Amino acid sequence: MLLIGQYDSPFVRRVAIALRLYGLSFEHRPWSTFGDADKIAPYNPLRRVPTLVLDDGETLIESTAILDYLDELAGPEQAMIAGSGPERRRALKICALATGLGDKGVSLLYERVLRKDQSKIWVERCEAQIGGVLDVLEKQRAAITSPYWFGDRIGHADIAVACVLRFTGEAHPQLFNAARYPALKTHAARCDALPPFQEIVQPLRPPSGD
Ligand SMILES: N[C@@H](CCC(=O)N[C@@H](CS)C(=O)NCC(=O)O)C(=O)O
Repeated sequence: MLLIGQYDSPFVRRVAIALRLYGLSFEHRPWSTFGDADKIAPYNPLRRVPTLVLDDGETLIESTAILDYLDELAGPEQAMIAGSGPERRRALKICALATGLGDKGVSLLYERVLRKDQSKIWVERCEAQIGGVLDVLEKQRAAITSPYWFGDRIGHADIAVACVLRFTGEAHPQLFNAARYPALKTHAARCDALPPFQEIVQPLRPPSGD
């Protein structure tokens, strides 16, 4: 398997960490969505990452769809999400909130670095969406006493939240005031201390508007 994308992307990172935690071997192509768009295009016409190329040439896109496939490979005992029912729905919702927050953070970053004149309406909307999700996630995490969101074992929801928090803190430090989000801060620190999180990491390298 070939994983395309840089680890400063929270989406690529959540996939790479899941691959590592599942013990699945993969090759990494740290191609940049802007600088290496022509290399990515033959695998993914959207020129987006993560893109996962399987050994038979099949290509998977979208982190959630990629994780769905990895869960299948790992099998129901190892899968880092419940197979069905309310716990699966709750986990998927946390993942969706976290990745939606990541989407808004990426949009806001592109707005800042790629446009000369930022749209005030768009910036304010993204900031409100990011703040709203952080508040909801903080409240939910603060109400949970187990080490991870759904018990003693790490799951996709934990990974998504931790990866997106790291990205948000780097891309928009003014929006992630750790004092306002103590439960999320503790959550991220717990995940970031694990070996796969320490190994699979890259400081943010935003695209340049030149
Ligand atoms: N929903 C996608 C989001 C992926 C995404 O936004 N990736 C960014 C990098 S962080 C990207 O490819 N940006 C280039 C673009 O969207 O054109 C997923 O979960 O995989």
